[in-house]
Amino acid sequence: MIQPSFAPRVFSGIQPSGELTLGNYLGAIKRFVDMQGPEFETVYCMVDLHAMTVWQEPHDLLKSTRELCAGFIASGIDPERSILICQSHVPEHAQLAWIFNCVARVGWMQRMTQFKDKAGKNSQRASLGLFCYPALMAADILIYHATHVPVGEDQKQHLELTRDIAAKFNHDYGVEFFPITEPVIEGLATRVMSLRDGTKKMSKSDPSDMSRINLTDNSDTIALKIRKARTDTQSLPSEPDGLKERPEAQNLVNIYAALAGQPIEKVLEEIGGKQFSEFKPLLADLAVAELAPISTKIKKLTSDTSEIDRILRRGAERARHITHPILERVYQIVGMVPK
Ligand code: AQP
Repeated sequence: MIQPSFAPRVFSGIQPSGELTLGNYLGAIKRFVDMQGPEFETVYCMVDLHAMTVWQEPHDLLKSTRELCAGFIASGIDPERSILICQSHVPEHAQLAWIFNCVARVGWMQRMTQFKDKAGKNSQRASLGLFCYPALMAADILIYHATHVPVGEDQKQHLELTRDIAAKFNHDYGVEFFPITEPVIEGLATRVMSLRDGTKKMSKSDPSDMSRINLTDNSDTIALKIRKARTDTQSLPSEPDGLKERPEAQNLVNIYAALAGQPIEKVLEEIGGKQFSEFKPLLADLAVAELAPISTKIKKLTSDTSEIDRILRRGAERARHITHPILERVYQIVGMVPK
């Protein structure tokens, strides 16, 4: 089916399920900032409804959502150029998710690796929300007719499902209503790994704070976490092939390259042959130079929660100009009585 042309629009979101990490920053937020500009309309979201698919203390959820908004702005998202929203402020996300729960198939959800990872062995006790999370994610994207979604590598499968849901809806109802969204998985750090285990993704919810760098960490904490990061005993190689089977070394070099904005080959020309004891201080300096100003700005912004709430209210108003007509059209397509 030939797709009609949709206006280029970017949507992406982050869960307020803890403090923002270097993984979120390099894998997602830096891309969000880069995509602001004349080429795209950009919508960025604090996905609080997703966060509660696993238990969140209400007080912590509230605090994390405002902190996340501050993190977005401190990292360079401009609330005038982008539409910055809280998912629960725009009810059409959840309303479209219900329609998609009726389009998506149980078997599709059962194949999602993130559900298997997060639900663990006792999946019968996981929330129903965690199981059908990808249908809400598809709704988040498609309620804006978003054409491009910048994400880290871990979200690839969910984006494929979003495309499947859009295609099935279009096919079942004989329309060309939803775009087939393009994932944008780019950059040198699409999968930043834990500082304690190079085979595990760096995550907000990892029980060990030493496994990640938080955007609110101060310079000393960043330097300490890098100093303590797990490594192997060999020196750094001069060629990318020398990083094979060395997940911790690969991860630290990837982080360095992403922060420096340089290809791995170039970085290895510079650091090849060094011991980790020499390389880690260089990495720490680079991380502090990029992250310390962000951390300072986050602290300043979170001291005025009423300003954050005002930005989010304004974002929701702007968003609903897009989402309300799209939902109305969906209801019409599926056969709901017009109001
Ligand atoms: N380690 C990572 N490397 C690269 N990208 C990452 N992202 C997350 N971790 C990394 C990207 O950040 C965006 C927002 O992700 P999220 O917070 O909504 O959900 P997540 O992927 O489940 O992130 P966490 O930190 O692991 O959260 P918890 O611990 O709550 O599950 C996405 O684009 C993601 O790819």
